[in-house]
Amino acid sequence: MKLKSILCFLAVAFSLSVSAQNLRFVANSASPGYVSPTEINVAGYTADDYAIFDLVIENLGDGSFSLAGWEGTINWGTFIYNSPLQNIGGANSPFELVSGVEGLPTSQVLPADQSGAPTTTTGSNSGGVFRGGAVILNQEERPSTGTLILGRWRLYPARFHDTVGNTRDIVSCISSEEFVRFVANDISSDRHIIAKADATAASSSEVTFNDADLTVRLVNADAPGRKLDITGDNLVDPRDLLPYVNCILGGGACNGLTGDDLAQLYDANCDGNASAGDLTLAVRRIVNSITRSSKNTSFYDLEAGSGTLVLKPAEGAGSVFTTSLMPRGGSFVDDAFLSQADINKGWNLVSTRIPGSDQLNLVLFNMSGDEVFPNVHVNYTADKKMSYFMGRVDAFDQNNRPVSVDTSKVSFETVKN
Ligand SMILES: [Ca+2]
Ligand SMILES: [Ca+2]
Repeated sequence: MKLKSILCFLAVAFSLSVSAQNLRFVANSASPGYVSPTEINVAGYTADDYAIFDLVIENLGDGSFSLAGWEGTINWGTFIYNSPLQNIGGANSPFELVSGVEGLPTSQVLPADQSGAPTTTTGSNSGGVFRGGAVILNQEERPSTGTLILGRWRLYPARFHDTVGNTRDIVSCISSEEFVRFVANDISSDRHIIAKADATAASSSEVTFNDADLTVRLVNADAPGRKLDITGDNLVDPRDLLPYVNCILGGGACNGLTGDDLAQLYDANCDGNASAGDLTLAVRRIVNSITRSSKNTSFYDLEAGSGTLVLKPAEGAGSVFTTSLMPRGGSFVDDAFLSQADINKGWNLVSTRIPGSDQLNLVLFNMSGDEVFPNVHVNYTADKKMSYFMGRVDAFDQNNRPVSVDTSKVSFETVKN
């Protein structure tokens, strides 16, 4: 290798040097019910008992990284939804971010207004998410080595309450297994990653984490089962959709359950009843469970600009059809829609983007019986050439039996705006 080549190689190697950060989201050993760093058991929680979740970073100090702050999103699941948003972080809050960066008094908790007071953008009940973060205001204090607790959340299970302030029973509200996730994401513009020394965002090529999608399992040993697992197979997935909707809207059998048992399984908003008010949250949670796993990862191209993609399911009929779309170089808008003719045939569509990802999950369901699967219209925007692939397809008939769909016959049409 000639000297010039070696110098070029070194220059490239230096510019690509990546700073390793080990990020963990863990249960804290000081919590009542602490089982392990990845599990808390809330059975028996009363009054002001709280579980603690810590976001911990280990700065390995092998690059130019210097921590100026962080911002990320916590996904809490449906058990938190119905608590009034204005109480988040307040005295009666079911959950709150209680501290910023450990041992650094000049840090400011985010999101905050100009005077440093946390703002209501910290939480979204309908999305089941809580944004948190901190900035280290004093530049000299920004660490490049060591281990820090970046943020500490407290969850008060006994403070769950409805819109008029009635506290909810923990057993009916938190089911046997829930997951609390932290997502530090550099994909979507509405999420943020650990910032660099100059407080600008670092890209994934500049900072790496062992895992930026981190989970603590919340168990409730007193609960009879897992909320929304209507089929009783210990999974919450699209197969639970039709029996759920039939119970809530269709006067179905609701598994023969009543009282607390019914609420524990069907009450998505934790108001103590199974009713139409649970529908949006429950369906969203089921839709969020769709994985991107697929053997068919053929990418399809779209030109730059905005337009509408029309997904045409294979010829076939059923009552539930689920899939997902994964974009590259652009994004799908999550207000996918159906034609009026298909709506008139009883089809409903729920589309939702997975937190921390651009994956768009699509669920079609029809309560009036099996019908030919309808076309789904999805808007998109792309700065440059965009591509996408379709994830796994699952479909079921009106008796919740799997329907085989030949994915090689699913086609797409592009309509430019
Ligand atoms: Ca199930
Ligand atoms: Ca309810």
